[in-house]
Amino acid sequence: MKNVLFLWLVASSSALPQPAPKFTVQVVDSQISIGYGLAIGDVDGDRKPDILLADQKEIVWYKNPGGKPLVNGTAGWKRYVMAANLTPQDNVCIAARDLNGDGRVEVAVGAGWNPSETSDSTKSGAVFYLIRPQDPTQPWEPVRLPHEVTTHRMRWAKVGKDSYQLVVVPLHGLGNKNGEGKGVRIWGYEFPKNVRGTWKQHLVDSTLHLTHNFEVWEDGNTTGMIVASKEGGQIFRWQKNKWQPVDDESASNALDILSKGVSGIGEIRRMDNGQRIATIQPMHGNLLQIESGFYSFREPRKPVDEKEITLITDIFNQGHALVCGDFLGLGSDQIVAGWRNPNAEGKVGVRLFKQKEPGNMEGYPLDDSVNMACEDMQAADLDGDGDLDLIASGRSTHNVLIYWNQRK
Ligand SMILES: [Ca+2]
Ligand SMILES: [Ca+2]
Ligand SMILES: [Ca+2]
Repeated sequence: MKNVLFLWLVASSSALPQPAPKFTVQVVDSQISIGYGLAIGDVDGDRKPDILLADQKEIVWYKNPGGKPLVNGTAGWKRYVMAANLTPQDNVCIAARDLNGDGRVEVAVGAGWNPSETSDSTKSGAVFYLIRPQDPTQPWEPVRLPHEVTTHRMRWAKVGKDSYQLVVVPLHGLGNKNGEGKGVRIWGYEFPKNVRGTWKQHLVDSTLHLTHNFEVWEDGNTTGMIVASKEGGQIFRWQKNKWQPVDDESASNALDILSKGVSGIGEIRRMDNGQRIATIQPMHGNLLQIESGFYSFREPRKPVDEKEITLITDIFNQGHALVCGDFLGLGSDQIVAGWRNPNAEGKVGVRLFKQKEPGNMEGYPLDDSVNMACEDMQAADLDGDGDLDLIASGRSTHNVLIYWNQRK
């Protein structure tokens, strides 16, 4: 009894009074098809971040209207089609980042989504760079790059002072059945001076399976990435002009340690500048976990026996979206995670999780009144008021929503 009381006192005295998270929802689009992938960046160069979406058949962007965020209705965020029907199959991912410093994003997309076809690369996977037209509200010109089967996720990585790569992570290796067989070939495509010319390719890895998602980060002069796979989390570092694996047991599979009998990581994100990682496990799984460890290349990593794993919740059905950030201004990161299929309570949605809240395993609903069968999610300060807002795309709910952070 004494112990319990002591813990309670410590918890309450260290936790200053904090208002509950408050977000208001704006519907940007309620008529999308699937909403596979989101990216945020300034498309038109007005210094206001816009929303880019890889929808089932179209690649679109929504122009940030600025001004006071609207809470009701879809007014304001005008939709423009960048490309349509790039392949006979669905689009699946998008990456947007300003690479040449003109304040406007460069855009690449993945298509040919056909996860059951792992042998014939003419029927599975596609990678395109989209050349910006004079007027970005007009169609962009697709340039096809070489690809592996089952193209699935992509991000731009800065690997040198003026040097960038498009990193593309497919879901399966060539000829895979049930995630078994050859490893997935992950490539970095060097952004060239002439985008219609050859893009030099750097092999990142070819050993992992079911590589469902990844995150890239830059830490001083070093660039790293962490890939979520059947084998767990694998870190790579760009060093001496090539990608090299970083041995880090603390990034490996948390579930083995919890002895849940399942393995693999579906979603993975760094928290608190790499002091922890958050994961959704297994792939399309129900569990949200935090794992301690040091993923900064600046500091020595902790020994693996100091690894700590915290189960945050198990309420998801097909957990599919994960972002970390200090939404509430607490000085450390919170987690926002979303799932896309109805859970035991019949709910889909997104939840915000603050750490050290043993009484609140289910997190804070950002708005229970709006349905969000969450397929992808991004965080960005869309209205420039200094707090991070959230942008989510819904699969069966066919919507793009902004959750405006009302902290400021
Ligand atoms: Ca803009
Ligand atoms: Ca640019
Ligand atoms: Ca904001």
